[in-house]
Amino acid sequence: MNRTFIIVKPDGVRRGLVGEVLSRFERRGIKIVAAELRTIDEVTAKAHYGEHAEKPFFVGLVEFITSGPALLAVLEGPDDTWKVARTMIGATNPAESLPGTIRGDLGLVMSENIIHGSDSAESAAREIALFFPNL
Ligand code: 3AN
Repeated sequence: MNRTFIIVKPDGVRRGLVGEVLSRFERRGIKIVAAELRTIDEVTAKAHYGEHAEKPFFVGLVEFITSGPALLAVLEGPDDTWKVARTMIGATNPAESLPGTIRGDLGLVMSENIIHGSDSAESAAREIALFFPNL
């Protein structure tokens, strides 16, 4: 079994989409092995999005992800669960995400794209350690 990490971002929580998003993974056969509703602090947000530190949207991204409670979860499934989750999440820009994906069914704008999912096995390990150090 193999784990990945997701965040239902503050827009998803505000819109009441936590149940919808988690149930999609559960219905697919992916297990939730840890979950917590938490307002992410600025230091953790900057560490999480460190690869985007030089991008023009970085400040807004950190402001947004810390703007209210987010649902953090560790998911477990078969090999490359991170990839299965990314396929279910859809393209970064919801306007281009295919119908049937989380972003393609529930989102419209890049700045509020509902969910984060780890983009590799290495990212999953790093992000799980960052958000759930005791797991
Ligand atoms: P993904 O979340 O699909 O892995 P990344 O890692 O490229 O996408 O970007 C992280 C987050 O940064 C995205 N979820 C999105 O909220 C935001 N983002 C990415 N590119 C842009 C952009 N060009 N303008 C505004 N926000 C962006």
